[in-house]
Amino acid sequence: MKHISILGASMDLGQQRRGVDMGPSAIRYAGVVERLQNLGHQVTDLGDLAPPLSASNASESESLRNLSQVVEVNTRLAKEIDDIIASGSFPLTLGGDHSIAIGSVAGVSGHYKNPGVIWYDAHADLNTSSTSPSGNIHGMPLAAALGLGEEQLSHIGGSEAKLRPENIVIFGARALDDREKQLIKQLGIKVYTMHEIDRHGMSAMMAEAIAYLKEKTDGVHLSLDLDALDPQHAPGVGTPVVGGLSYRESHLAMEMLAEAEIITSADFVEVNPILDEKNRTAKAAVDLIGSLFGEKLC
Ligand code: 5AB
Ligand code: MN
Ligand code: MN
Ligand code: MN
Repeated sequence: MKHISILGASMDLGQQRRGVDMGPSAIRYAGVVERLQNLGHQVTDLGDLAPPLSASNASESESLRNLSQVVEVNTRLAKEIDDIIASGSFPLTLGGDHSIAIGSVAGVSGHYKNPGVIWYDAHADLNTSSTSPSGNIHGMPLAAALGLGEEQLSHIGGSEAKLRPENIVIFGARALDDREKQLIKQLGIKVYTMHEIDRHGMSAMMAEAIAYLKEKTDGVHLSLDLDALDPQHAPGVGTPVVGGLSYRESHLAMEMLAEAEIITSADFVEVNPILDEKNRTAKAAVDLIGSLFGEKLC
């Protein structure tokens, strides 16, 4: 039995499609609290972090859209996550666009000597203002956690880097920008692309990823972007990419993580109910959360 604290980060200013700020509501509506309680966990729903004021675009740069709002929300989020862990609870953050992982990783990192992360995503989110093709901050959170790019982002929760490159595993990647690929090679970040997963299977690749992280980290944050899944299974996301992970593969991944008992905090992000079909993507998120927290099929 775990004590789990759910926190909604209703943010949509890290990208340009409105509606992903309603992700936390959609995931609650799909029954996340009940699901976890039925598994025997003690759940506290802390509600949503107060949302940012709406974008005041004109004054802000196109290479870092809505920077001040993203910084403000993530600064508060980092503090909340820090407090949740200090109280002995497992922080489960519901997004919101992926820019909120800047705050969640920052809030987690101070609690471990060697924090690790599994970045379950079609993308690497390793852009900075100087490499980003879009200026959307949801494409930058992993770079910020490494201490790269705009300091207002990377210094949230302290000026030090929050993650070491060797403690990062990217899983499900299939849409990397050229500069992200360069950075991955340069820093030696471990990436399981769809190619490796197709070739060797989820079971072998996740087992390898778990062994890799288990050896060197003392806490692992799971940052799960629903666009890691194929749009067939998770249509309600802002940046869908065909050729993704299946619903079953993703379940297996979560079941293996539950069995390995390595995950110490998590976010489920990028659920956009406006782009969704009958809340399917939020339901998929809740199903995966169930598996991550120990649900068995039989
Ligand atoms: B997501 C892209 N690399 O930087 C960029 O959904 C897409 O959090 C980023 O993974 C996708 O704009 C960000 C082209
Ligand atoms: Mn993504
Ligand atoms: Mn992402
Ligand atoms: Mn996305």
